Amino acid sequence: MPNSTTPLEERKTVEVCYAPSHYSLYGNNFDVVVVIDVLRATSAITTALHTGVKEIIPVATVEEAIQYKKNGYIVAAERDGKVVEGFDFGNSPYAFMNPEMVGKSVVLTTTNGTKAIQTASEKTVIIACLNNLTVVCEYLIELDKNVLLLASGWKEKMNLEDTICAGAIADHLIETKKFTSNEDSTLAAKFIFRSARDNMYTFLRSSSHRRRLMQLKIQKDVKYCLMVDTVPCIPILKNGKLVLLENNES
Ligand code: 3SL
Repeated sequence: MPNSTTPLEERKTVEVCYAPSHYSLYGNNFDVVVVIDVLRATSAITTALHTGVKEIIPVATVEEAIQYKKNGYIVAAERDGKVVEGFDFGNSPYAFMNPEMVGKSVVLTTTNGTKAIQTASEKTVIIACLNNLTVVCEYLIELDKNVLLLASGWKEKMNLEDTICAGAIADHLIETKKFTSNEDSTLAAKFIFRSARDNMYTFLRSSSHRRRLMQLKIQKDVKYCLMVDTVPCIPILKNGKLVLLENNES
């Protein structure tokens, strides 16, 4: 087990990828992919499982979601920040604090987050957001494997909120001196996180997605998603379903 003086060449790698379409550029050398969509998919997924939803079945397309709905599943569907017509739930974390969902499987499709999950589904995938930041960092340090932090972005463009979260995780891991990084994307994410960390809400004031969500009048969701360490659990993808990672599981 490496210690605090792990030589550089023995350290594990942590890198930040800004969007699913960049994923293949980062090669195949990662053991675990951490999918991040702070506003709002991964915050909603983490909240759902913490609140008692049995599992989240992420699907990339609305068509798949419709099929599940026809088969009697509870289905949440979001596109462009709005609940898709014909569905009862979108992507608000508050929608998943619902006693009727406790113990049930819930299907979810979102604009970017579920697409990112699907992109990495061949690997071990865990879910991160600001709400579960520290438990994710602790888990990754303990795991001691090569990590790719995959931001969901917005329609294949980089966004600030996912970059801040990825930068926070990368910064934390690299500070342990058990991890190292080579990519400028990781360095930039770290610097953006350090500039933002004292007041993320203000830092993100004019970010594209926050503006988008403000137009939809869901500032309450933004405030919720920017809270750090409020939902201490880790969703993991198993057989295409997101479930809670059990204690001591690796
Ligand atoms: O893109 C996504 O996956 C969503 O999180 C976007 S939104 O926050 O619901 O607008």
